[in-house]
Amino acid sequence: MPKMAKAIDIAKPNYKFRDYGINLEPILTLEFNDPKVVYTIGNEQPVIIKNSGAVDPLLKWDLSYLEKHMGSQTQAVYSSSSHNFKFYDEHKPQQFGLSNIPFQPPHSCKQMTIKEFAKAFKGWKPGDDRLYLQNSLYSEGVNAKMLKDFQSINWGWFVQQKCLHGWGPLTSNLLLVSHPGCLTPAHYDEQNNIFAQLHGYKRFLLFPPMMMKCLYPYPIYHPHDRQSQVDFDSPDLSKFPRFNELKGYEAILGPGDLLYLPNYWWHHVETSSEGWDQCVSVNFWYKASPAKNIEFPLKGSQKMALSRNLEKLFIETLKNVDEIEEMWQAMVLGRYLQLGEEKKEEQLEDKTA
Ligand SMILES: O=C(O)CCC(=O)C(=O)O
Ligand SMILES: [Fe+2]
Repeated sequence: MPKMAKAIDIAKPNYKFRDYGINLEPILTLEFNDPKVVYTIGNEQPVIIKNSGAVDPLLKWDLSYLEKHMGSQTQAVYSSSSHNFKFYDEHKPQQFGLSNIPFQPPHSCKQMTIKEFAKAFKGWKPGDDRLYLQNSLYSEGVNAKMLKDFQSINWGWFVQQKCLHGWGPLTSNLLLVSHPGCLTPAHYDEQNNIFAQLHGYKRFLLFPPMMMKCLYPYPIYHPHDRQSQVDFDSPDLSKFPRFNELKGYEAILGPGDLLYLPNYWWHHVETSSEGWDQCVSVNFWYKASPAKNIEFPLKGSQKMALSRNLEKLFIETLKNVDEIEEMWQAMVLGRYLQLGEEKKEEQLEDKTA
């Protein structure tokens, strides 16, 4: 008797993600030719773009293909004993002239050739440290075949977005290769991003810039600058009470999908823990457009930039981060922020009035 092909259950999604009990709505999803795509990007709202075909020449970029066609240059590979890969930059405090900030990196960064990475990645078993390759693509690091793949994507569409929305230059393309379940915790970037999913599934939890108030970013001089201090797996609500009010959007990306991720939007990115043994993505980071005609009220992204600039001014002028708290408090408490007791009394009066 001929062997029957195993039926694929198409009703069952080929992915699985963690549930944090956060208030989430599905993100807007549009077909490539829908005129609303350009309009939505122009309004700095995130959107999934389906069936674009724009990155089809890259869909064959799985780990075996990368191993065959990338050179012997080393790549940045993060290695973590947990599923969590919270970005850090150990040199950040020095950039502000600060040297004594105690910091323990949560995971390490190694330099590996693609062959070394593929061997370690494929030999991974539960209990081993997880690996996450995150390296900028550059033409000398790939062979002629991979370069041709990259040149064959629909650059016309990318250039069109850049011109229509007045973005600055394309700064880099990060190649990302992750194990099932890997997590890039909530953070924002200071660039526009067209994120292309190539192999496997990823889920983005997205939050508008001013959700900063529920996500409590680290101070800007800290190695974890731009990252949320809240651990979504076990949020410390006594320290971060407004995390409970967090509201956002969910975007699940599969092979060939594009996500437009605006400048300063928060994102928490998880690789599916089931269905795929590897996940490959490439992003397209574009410098934000220089502000021309500023309109009021300011947009969330502009308020975030303002808040970063104020922080910077305080740190660089005081030259001592221990003085910042007293200064902030003196400026706002009882002036722009009601004192705790006054607030309670007012709320009581409101209720009894
Ligand atoms: O895919 C990931 O894990 C993180 C991607 C990301 O944060 C980005 O492209 O800005
Ligand atoms: Fe990011």
